This record gives sequence, C-alpha cells and structure tokens, in this order.
Amino acid sequence: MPVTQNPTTPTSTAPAAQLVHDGSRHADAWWRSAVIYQIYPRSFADHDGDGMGDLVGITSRLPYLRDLGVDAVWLSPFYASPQADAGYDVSDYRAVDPLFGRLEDAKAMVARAHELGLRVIVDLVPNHTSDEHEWFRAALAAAPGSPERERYMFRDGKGPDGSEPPNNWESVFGGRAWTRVTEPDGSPGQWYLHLFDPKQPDLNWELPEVREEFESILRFWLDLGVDGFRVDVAHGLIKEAGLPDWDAELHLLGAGLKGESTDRRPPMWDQDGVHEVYESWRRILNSYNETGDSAGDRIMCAEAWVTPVERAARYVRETEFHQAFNFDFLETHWHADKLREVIRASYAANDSVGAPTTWVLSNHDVVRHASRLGLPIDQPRPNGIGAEDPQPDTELGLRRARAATTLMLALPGGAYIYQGEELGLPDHTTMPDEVRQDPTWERSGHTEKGRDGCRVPMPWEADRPGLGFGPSEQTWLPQPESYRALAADRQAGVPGSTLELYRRMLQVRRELGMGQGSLLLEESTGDVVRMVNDAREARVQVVANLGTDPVDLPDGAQVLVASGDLDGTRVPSDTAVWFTA
Ligand code: TEU
Repeated sequence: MPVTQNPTTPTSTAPAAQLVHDGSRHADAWWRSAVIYQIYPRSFADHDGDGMGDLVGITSRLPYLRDLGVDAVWLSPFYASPQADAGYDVSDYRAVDPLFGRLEDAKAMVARAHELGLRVIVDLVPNHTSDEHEWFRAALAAAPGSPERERYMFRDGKGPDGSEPPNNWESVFGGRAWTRVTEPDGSPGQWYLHLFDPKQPDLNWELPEVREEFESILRFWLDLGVDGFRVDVAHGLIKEAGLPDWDAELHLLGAGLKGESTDRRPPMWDQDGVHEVYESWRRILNSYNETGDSAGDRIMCAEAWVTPVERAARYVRETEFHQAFNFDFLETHWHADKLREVIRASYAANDSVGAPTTWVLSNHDVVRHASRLGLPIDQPRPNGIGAEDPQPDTELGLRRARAATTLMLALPGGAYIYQGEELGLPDHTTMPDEVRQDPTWERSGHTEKGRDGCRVPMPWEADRPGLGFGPSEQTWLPQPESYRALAADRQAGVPGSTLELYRRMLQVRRELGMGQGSLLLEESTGDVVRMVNDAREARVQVVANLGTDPVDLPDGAQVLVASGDLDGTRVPSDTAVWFTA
C-alpha cells in the first residue's frame, strides 16, 4: 500500500465521542449479543451426492461453525416444498423435504448443534404457502365463498366478465400479484393474491383458523427443540381492508415512506394489524422458558423491510420480536457519514423499545457484500449481476467487505453472517442465464438476474470435485473458478485469510464482551469512522478508514484486529482496525 506524505492527523477518540448506546442497561440474555450464522441448506454441504445440500451435510459441518465462533445458526427453509422459490414455498410445514432428508435428520442436526453449544433458529414462512399445500389444493377444488377459499386471498375479478384482476398490485418478483383460477367446472374463475410467485398464494391472516394453524406449527418446532424462528416477510401478513390500488412502485421497503413522498403506507406492507399476531407468538415462546429469564430464551427475528426505523422498532417491542434484521445498515453505501448516521439511528430506535440492535451485510436475497462493495458507490444496487453487466472490482470489493465486517462486528448487539462471507466469497457474477433458478429472472422478463449469484454451493476443499461441496462433482448451481482459491481448506490456519480474520474477530468479540458493550461514536471525522466499544473487559477503539489517505493510530495502540495489512501504525484506505490504547 503506498504511503502518502500527509496522513490525516490522529485525534484522540475519547473526547468528542458521544454515547450512542448504553450496553449496561440490559440483562445478559444470549440473543442480545448473539452472532448468528445463516445456513442456506441448498448450498451449505451435500452428503448424498445429488448436488443439493442436505441436513446430514449440515450436521457434518457444524464443528466448523463451532470453531468459527458463532453462537447460533439460522437455516433457510428445508420443509416439504416444490422449490418454486427455493423452499420459501412450503407445502408441509411439519415435514422435511426429501431433498434435504427426513425429520429424524432435523432432530439429529438440532441435537448435534446443541452438543456443540450452538443454538438453532429455523425459518417460518407465514405470509404464503405453496400452491401445492393441501389447503390451497382444497381451495381450488372448493367453490367461491367456501371456507376453503377463505384461508387465502381469493377475490372476483373486475370488469363485466371478471377478467381484470381485483386491483393493480404487482408481485415482488415481477408481473401482477394476482392469478386467475379455473373453477372446478372448467369456467374461468376467481383470482388469488400472491405478493411473490404464483406458486406462493398469500394466506388470509384475518381468519382465526390460519392463526391457530401457525401457533400449532410454532409449537411443533419448539417441541422438537429449536431455539427460535426467523420470520419471513413479517411485515406482509395483513393487507389494508378493501385491498386498494397502489400506484407507487412496489418496493419492499415501502414506497411512499421515504423522504417527501406521501406518508401513506403501501396497503400490502406494515399494516398495524400484524402486531397482534406477533404478540400471540411471543406469549407462546415465553411459555417455553427453561432458563427463568423473564424474556425467555427462545427467540423470533423479524424479516421486515420497513422504514423509517421508528416503524421498524415497533416489531421489536418487548411483547413481540426479540430482534429484527437491520436492512438499513445492509443498504448503506460506503460513506463514513452515512454509516455513522445509520449506526446512531439504529441504536436510538431499538434502545427506545429496549431491543438489541442487529447488524447484517449479506443474505440469500442480496448481492454478497464482497461483490456489492466492489460496485460504484451511490449507484442503485442491482438485483443480481450477469456476465454482460458491469463487473464489480473483486479486489476492492473484498478489501471493503473485510473492513465493513470489521466495523460491523465491533458494534454491540447481535450480528448475522451469511454462509461463505467468512471466506470472502463474491457472487457468481458470470453465471450462464440458462442455469438461473430464481423466479425473479423469468418473472421480470429477464430484466433482473435475481438472487442465484449469492446462493452458489460452498467451496470446502479446493482439490475435490465440486470444491468439496459433496461427494460428487454435482452442484445445483455452478461454482465460479474464483471459489477454488477461497475454499475453506485453503484459508484455515493461513494468517491474514478472511476465514482467520472472522475467527479472530469472533473470538475477541466474545472474550472482551463486545456484544454487550456500550458504543461511543465520534462525530465529524470525515471519511474515517471512529468509535469506542466500551466492553466488559476492555475499551476497544475502532478506526475504519473509508478515505483515500492513510490515518495514524495513536501512540501505544495495541492492535487487536485489522481487516488488512497496516503500514506500521498507519491504517490504509478501506481498512478497519480494533485496538486498545
Ligand atoms: O424475502 C422477502 C423479499 O421479498 C425480498 O428479500 C426479495 O426476495 C428480494 O428483495 C428479491 O427481490 C423473503 C425471503 O428471504 C426470500 O428468499 C423469499 O423469496 C421471499 O421472502 C418470499 O418468501
């Protein structure tokens, strides 16, 4: 790294720093500071060699996660499903899909995780079922107005012959959000709502029977021993009465919520009625209370794309979710001032309701941060990248991704890691279109590549077929050649590797109690984020240099963690450091 002649003069971190989060106010419940690792079952580890990950494969790799130093795993859906949306289309909520194994394998996986000291969170998909769910099949076989149809959002079409959809809503994956059915007698019939794929009909959450069924599903998995739920599309269950048209674009974050635009909420997202559902679920979770902690130890995390943060905070009131994903942080561009702002606002909102703030940079729905941060700053982020699209700067992306994670894991609260980010994996950005499986690709009329690029099977062993994903060379999506050098076995024990950086950070974070710390943030420090995690065991200072010039560490700084090579006591561009002084 070249050294410029005029490094930014260091300022002492303490004096101008403001307390933005007081970590001493809360009891030590595990989920307030947990680092949770997202397993994408299709792509984590394949045991039977069919090219698709499975539960036995996951169980076999759990020691790796214990050694990585995470507290818990969250598994994306592995339930019975036609896989129209990679398992987020569930046909039986109490069964394991044969692709992934049997219920016995799920029990063995939970038992093994617990033996290793890892908790297990499973995914719950309540907004919609699969169209192959027995309820939907029954609804299609029954008449309009029947109790079977009442479980879903069936409506008559508009126009003289009902051939127009009931309203103008669009599906998140592209195209209209309504599909017309053929009635059992062969005549063109009613329409049903699907905010996602046509194979994902939305349930009618006004119906007590739907609520009872999901309470029973919760108990089923709690009885099986899981430690909690990640709740899919938690902001979508209730729709505004009358299903009014919505003309703004259907953004998940809720068009009309940002800036000067209207303060009317989209009729399909973040309706006040959803909270009642979560209050009842929280009561169930609390009743499974083995530790005596009044907040319980089984948790729910909301996937709720809701803005502004004040609205999002309503999901984590103490009678509802324990946590929610912080998508504002994930969406923040690589600017020090914007990061400072989102950090401050996130703590303010969550602390106001006594909830832990969580942090996340990648998941199975977004371009991985090693690729995302290699794209030009301030441009809209693409939904997937294809071979003919502008390619991310791989080296810069990885460098910034490591710095971003180093910043993230210094923050008190909970954090989510998406499988493979600990290896610095980029997206597969040159995947042939023919192999794409995300319904987004077809439904958007080939205008959005979709999410396959971040869902590629894990590289475990560089010299094995399929990079050690399983015993055969099959992988359900192709792995890019760049994954070979990033395979876990190429990084384990290698100083400076991304895997060792993650291990080190998780170890230091745990040993010093940084997840439970207080956060002091310095204002107005230009392109450098400076903060202090006042942790149980140490006062950890953090410098993240987003500028072009290197910055000096103060005299006597003891470096605990650095996202990249330092030049003596200088922190180069796009590098973050934890140190004590
Ligand atoms: O995602 C909610 C969601 O709508 C987005 O994440 C969206 O899929 C993404 O922005 C692509 O446009 C959840 C799941 O995480 C996702 O995998 C599912 O496809 C979706 O729900 C439907 O169940």
